Amino acid sequence: MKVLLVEPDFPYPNKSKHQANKVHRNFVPVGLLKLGTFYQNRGAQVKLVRGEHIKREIGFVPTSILVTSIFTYWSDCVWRAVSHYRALFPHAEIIVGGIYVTLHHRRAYFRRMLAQYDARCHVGLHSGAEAVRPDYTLLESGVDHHVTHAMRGCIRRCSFCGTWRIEPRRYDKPVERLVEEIVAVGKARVLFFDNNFLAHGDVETMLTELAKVRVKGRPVSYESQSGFDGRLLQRKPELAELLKKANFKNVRIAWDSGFAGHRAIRRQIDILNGAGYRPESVAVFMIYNHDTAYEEMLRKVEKCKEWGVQINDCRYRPLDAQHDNYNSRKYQTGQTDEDYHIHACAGWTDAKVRDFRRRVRRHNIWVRYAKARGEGYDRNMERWSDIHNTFKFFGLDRPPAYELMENSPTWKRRIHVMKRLRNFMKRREIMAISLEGLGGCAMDCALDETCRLLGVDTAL
Ligand code: B12
Ligand code: SF4
Repeated sequence: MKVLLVEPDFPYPNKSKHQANKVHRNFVPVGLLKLGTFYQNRGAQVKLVRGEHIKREIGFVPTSILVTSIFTYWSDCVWRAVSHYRALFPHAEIIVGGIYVTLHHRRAYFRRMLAQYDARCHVGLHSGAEAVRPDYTLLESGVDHHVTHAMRGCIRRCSFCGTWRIEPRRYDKPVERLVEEIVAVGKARVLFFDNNFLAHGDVETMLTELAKVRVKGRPVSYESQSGFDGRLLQRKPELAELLKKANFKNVRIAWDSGFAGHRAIRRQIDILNGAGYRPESVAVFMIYNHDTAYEEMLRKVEKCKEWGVQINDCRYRPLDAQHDNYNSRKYQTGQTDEDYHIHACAGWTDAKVRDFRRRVRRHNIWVRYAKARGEGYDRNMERWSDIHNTFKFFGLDRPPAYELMENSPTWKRRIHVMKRLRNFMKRREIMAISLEGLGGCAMDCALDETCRLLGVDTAL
């Protein structure tokens, strides 16, 4: 059996074409990696591709093609991949699966698409794949973290959320199995893709055991992508300390209710602060462009300012949305409901959506760069934020303090060259070079040499 695993060409943020096979931190196709292990264990030859490739690049004629999916509004990418591989391999069986497929498989248009491409669908989790570990060697570029789930499903039924439809059955991974898995995979960073991590039935034991895990003698750092359910923290405040002891980073809670919920959120933040998470390291997920009106959302932002915590703004997209063409650059011309979902029934407009995002962005910049110095937001900080993004582009951590860069001719020149090179590479979709681990002079040499080879003008 020859199995081709396909991750459609999803429009990940900040992705350039030449990075198509690179792994974006938040988008490891973990479902496919587990399916890869499952089929290899059954003796199949397996290859994973991202996007649409030609026959020569694939290297075999697959008997089965398994296409994954994520967000419903990225559905076009899925069907483009299916269409491409159907044309390439007319006799292969094609199966589509994953989140979008599970949410839309009953719809008439979806059934028509399946019939058009002579494909079938797999709904929900795959029990065989759930029993094995992801095979990261299937990815072309390495990935420094392990993606896993401690639990499935959710104890709640929030109206806007798809999780309880995608994973209707609650399941908790036994703690022993989770620990064994992390040790066996051997990566010192673990990302949980759980819906509601703290709802695990044996959460105290799990956190206590996670704290003890060592990989190559080093403690493991953990992160939960979906954030923590603050109501569970309120019920069991001791969980916050267990999270801290277990080395959970980038802690987030959600504030999806209206302004009236502010006392509860404050309490949850206090619990996290008490456990050692500084306010500026805590982020609050906020759904907007949904039932809470813009004006009320602004009051929520004001509260976050008072508490000094960051905000992760989550624009609402309905679960039946098949497209989302929101474009943050179209600030001047604006966009309409034809381009993306605007929740007009709660008074949202395109202008309000953009204004809310802008305010949250400024708020976060203020929390990250100015709050500790007792300063207010000012436009210069946008420049620091831009430099930060340039650093990320070249695989570097946080830049030095803004004043230091402003007062150093060496840093001024270096940042100038980095920006020129970044813009050049982005425009031409050239893969970024990594400057990770390079000190001042070595970094300047690498930048200058690359600019010379590419013919980038770096004159100040
Ligand atoms: C982790 C997560 C994220 C992460 C990473 C997402 C990722 N991997 O790409 C981050 C934080 C980036 C994220 C962001 C957002 N997310 Co999110 N996210 C999730 C979450 C919790 C898990 C997604 C995931 O990757 N799971 C891993 C899957 C793919 O692997 P798996 O489960 O092991 O796969 C199994 C099966 O699916 C199956 N399978 C998979 N593929 C295939 C293929 C075949 C052929 C077969 C047979 C089987 C099969 O087998 C596997 C093994 O059992 C889901 C909720 C959920 N429970 O799904 C929401 C979810 C996908 N997110 C959602 C939303 C709304 C968002 C945001 C829009 C929030 C916001 N407003 O900001 C943003 C979008 C960002 C963007 N760029 O557009 C919604 C999607 C709604 C929609 N309309 O599509 C979901 C469903 C949650 C919800 N609230 O409803 N998210
Ligand atoms: S608690 Fe979170 S994961 Fe659970 S249903 Fe509500 S929004 Fe979805």
